[in-house]
Amino acid sequence: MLIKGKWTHNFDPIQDTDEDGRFQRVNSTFRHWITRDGSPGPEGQKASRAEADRYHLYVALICPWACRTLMARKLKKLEQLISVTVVNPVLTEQCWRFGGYPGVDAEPLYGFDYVHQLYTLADPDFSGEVTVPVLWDKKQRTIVNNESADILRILNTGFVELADETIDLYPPAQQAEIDAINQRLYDSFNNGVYQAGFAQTQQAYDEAVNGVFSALDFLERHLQQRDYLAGEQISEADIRAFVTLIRFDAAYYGLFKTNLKQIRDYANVFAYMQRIYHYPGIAETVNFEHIKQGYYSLRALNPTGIVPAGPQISWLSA
Ligand SMILES: N[C@@H](CCC(=O)N[C@@H](CS)C(=O)NCC(=O)O)C(=O)O
Repeated sequence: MLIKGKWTHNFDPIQDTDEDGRFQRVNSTFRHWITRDGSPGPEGQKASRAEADRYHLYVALICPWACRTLMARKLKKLEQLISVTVVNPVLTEQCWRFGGYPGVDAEPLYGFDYVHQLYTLADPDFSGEVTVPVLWDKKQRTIVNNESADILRILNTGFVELADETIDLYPPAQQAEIDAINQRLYDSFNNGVYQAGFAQTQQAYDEAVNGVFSALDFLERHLQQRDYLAGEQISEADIRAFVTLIRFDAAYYGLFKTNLKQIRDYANVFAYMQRIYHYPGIAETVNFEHIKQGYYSLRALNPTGIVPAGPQISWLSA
């Protein structure tokens, strides 16, 4: 992590733990907004103006939080407006790095080797974890926001006249329902799989696994007669659920020991995951090679670095 702008502690996937050995995810630090005219964000956040070719996304295809933002960029048809750099999926001692892996990009703006250099360009005294996604402002040379939940909202409404407005990822009529589903799934499922994987005590692991499978039971019931989690259209609730579901059998089941069942054991959830995967544009945001290489490169959990052969993912072409 960075301490006062210097890379000081080698990368450790366990960002923090509480006294009972539970994994704690640290809060994101850059929380500015983008709005049509640069007026403040929905909660008064300082904002910059939506402009074509001004903003850039840095993502890892292994990372569910980063892939949320890639999905929103696709669904809102923002590809021509917001450029993207995909980092190397293999975590290094200095955390995320650019290039050096087949098909991944060099850092295009400043020739940087590591994502932490973006953080210190934005704030030379930055202290904290270096995470993706990063939404970067090329004009101001700074990080607008590094919290995926915020970036989803920014991409949904910030670029009104420039984006495709046929899909509203957070429509007013569904907001309460979306918020409730997000809340139901964040601790127990999206972050719950990490809490199982990085638990430092049996009790912390047991609690987390219990939460993960109760969330899947909830989804199985909830999806019995619905195509999407809230309302009749794809929304941010689907994005947030999908990024965890699609990694489940490939990474969490094995590496994070969330192995009571696989997604294919839940008929409704499995059909739903396929539905979202086949939604136009979404498959392009999923890369199983990166997901497996990235997660299984976490030496804290997998000292040999051996990447397993399975699972079979022939269902993807179904
Ligand atoms: N709250 C952040 C979490 C992002 C996050 O934790 N990303 C992970 C990758 S999956 C990361 O970059 N970890 C690096 C680290 O912990 O040092 C968000 O949702 O955007």
